[in-house]
Amino acid sequence: MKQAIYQQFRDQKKGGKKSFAVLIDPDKVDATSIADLVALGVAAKVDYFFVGGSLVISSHLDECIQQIKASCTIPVVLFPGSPSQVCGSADALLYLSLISGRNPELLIGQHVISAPFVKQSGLEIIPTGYMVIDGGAPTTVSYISNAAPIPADKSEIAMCTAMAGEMLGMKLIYMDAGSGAKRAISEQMIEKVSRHIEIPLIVGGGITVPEKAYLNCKAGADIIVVGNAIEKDLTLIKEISDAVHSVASKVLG
Ligand code: 1GP
Repeated sequence: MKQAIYQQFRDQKKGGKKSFAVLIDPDKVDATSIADLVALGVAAKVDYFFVGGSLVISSHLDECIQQIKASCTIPVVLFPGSPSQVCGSADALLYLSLISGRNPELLIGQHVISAPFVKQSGLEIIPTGYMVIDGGAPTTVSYISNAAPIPADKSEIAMCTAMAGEMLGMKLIYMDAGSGAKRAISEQMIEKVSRHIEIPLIVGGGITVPEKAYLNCKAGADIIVVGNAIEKDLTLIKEISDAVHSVASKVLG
């Protein structure tokens, strides 16, 4: 099984380096805006492009990925809301299991149905414990997943969920307040989770300013994901990238 991107996640974490991923929602871009995002992403030393969304309506996912791949070497990682977003032209797939919810379809059901297709895609598969945290208002992911998010002030629940995910064999934990969340995840919760797991921790949802990305990294996030705020203001790519890369965490042995 391929491991290049995951190895990169591990190496970055081991070396105390924080990473920044720009989330591209295929529904919200066209060829011109992808070209702009890629140019700014390269200039700002963005580490990854995540592509996908809880609900993708348009059918140009493959085109969108191919355009990114043709114009830069930044890895493209699928962040799919459903098996229909599995696309072999990307570099890796976050193979999400919604461990914060109790909807069996998103824990294992859809995986079973799509397993042969996912395997045939040739993608690097990264088993990811996906945790939705209450972001202050219903988001697309909280509605579509039909599962209650973890309350924002219940850090212990988040911690135990992440620990269980790691012990079940997940290679990553992704804590998400949901796209466009009113309230991003608290540093207190990130710190609690990160102190109790060894696998890389991705944090996203509702991050709109570089300071928040910086504080999230300081609290233990290894990869910061931003989508919405960048769609509104492209200058944030460089500001958030610089903020994330300025954080040096404790180097693990
Ligand atoms: C959503 O974590 C991502 O799943 C990013 O959220 O669009 O709010 O930045 P935003």
